Amino acid sequence: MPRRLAFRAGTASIIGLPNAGKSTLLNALIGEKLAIVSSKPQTTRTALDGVLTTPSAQIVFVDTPGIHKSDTPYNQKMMRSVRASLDSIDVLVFVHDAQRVISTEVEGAIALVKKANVPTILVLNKTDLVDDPKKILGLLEQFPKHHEFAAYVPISAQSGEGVEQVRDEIIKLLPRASKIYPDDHITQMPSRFLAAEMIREKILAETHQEVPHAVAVLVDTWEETPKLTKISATIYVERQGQKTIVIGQKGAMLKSIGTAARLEMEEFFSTKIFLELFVKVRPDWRNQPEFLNELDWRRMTGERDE
Ligand SMILES: Nc1nc2c(ncn2[C@@H]2O[C@H](COP(=O)(O)OP(=O)(O)OP(=O)(O)O)[C@@H](O)[C@H]2O)c(=O)[nH]1
Ligand SMILES: [Mg+2]
Repeated sequence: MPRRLAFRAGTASIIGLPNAGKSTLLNALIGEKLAIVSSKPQTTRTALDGVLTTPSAQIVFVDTPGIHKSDTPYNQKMMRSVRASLDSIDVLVFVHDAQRVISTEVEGAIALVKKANVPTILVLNKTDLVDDPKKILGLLEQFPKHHEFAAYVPISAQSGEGVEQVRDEIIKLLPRASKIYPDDHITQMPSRFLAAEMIREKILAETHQEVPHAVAVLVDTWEETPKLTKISATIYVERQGQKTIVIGQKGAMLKSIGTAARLEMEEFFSTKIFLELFVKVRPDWRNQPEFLNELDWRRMTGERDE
């Protein structure tokens, strides 16, 4: 008689340099688009959670901001959230972009892995963008010289190739434990934060240079009626010129951001949405601790209170 496998449960943080594909991997692992994704670095600004429950295990993933030098209060806050995500975890997933060499930045990030002192899986992502398999192998062979990882997995988070293997390697490293959350629980993040992030993602996709970094979004009101949910949100920028860009000619840009965000919200929240967007200039918001706290989903009390 085969012995029934004991259930495993625990936490796995996903870390790496900006733009490595951490959030894309989180979404692929969960099978749900929880974290926003963009080609601009520092898309993820705070640690966020996503839970996967399988018949044999429950993994609480923590997606984190990219590891970078922190020179401003906002960047320091982001890096604090990366460091906090290394505490009391069972497994680390270190994501590296397969197109990139092991630079001093990567070595700095590996130093954080060493400090965390937990089994770490090296994920070589974006292999679909590398034409020669020998290059992938060559890069994989470099990593053990820097750190002894628990597993080395080449993947494409975008196509899904190799993602199941990452999941299985994580499960192997989890302790025997019972479920932390009910089966249908996928995240602690409040709906209003998820909605604000969906809006921010559409702005990141449409804007360039300094604008993506200068944008913050807060949901102001959230009103559920039997037929639809009314959401109003404010897009904060730092300068008048950025406001002009976000609004666009005759409001065209804001309209397309609003439409794209609304369609995604309707699908995610399975309801009709009426979305109203405002754009405000708030100079220097990145240096205002109180405002940064307002943006933090952990500080958002409840989902629907005003
Ligand atoms: N071709 C390809 N692109 C990918 C893959 N994974 C992620 N990307 C793209 O890489 C960019 C960055 O992806 P993200 O998931 O936002 O990266 P991240 O590591 O979370 O970035 P930050 O939150 O800014 O640290 C996006 O344009 C993704 O679509 C992959 O496997 N293949
Ligand atoms: Mg991210």
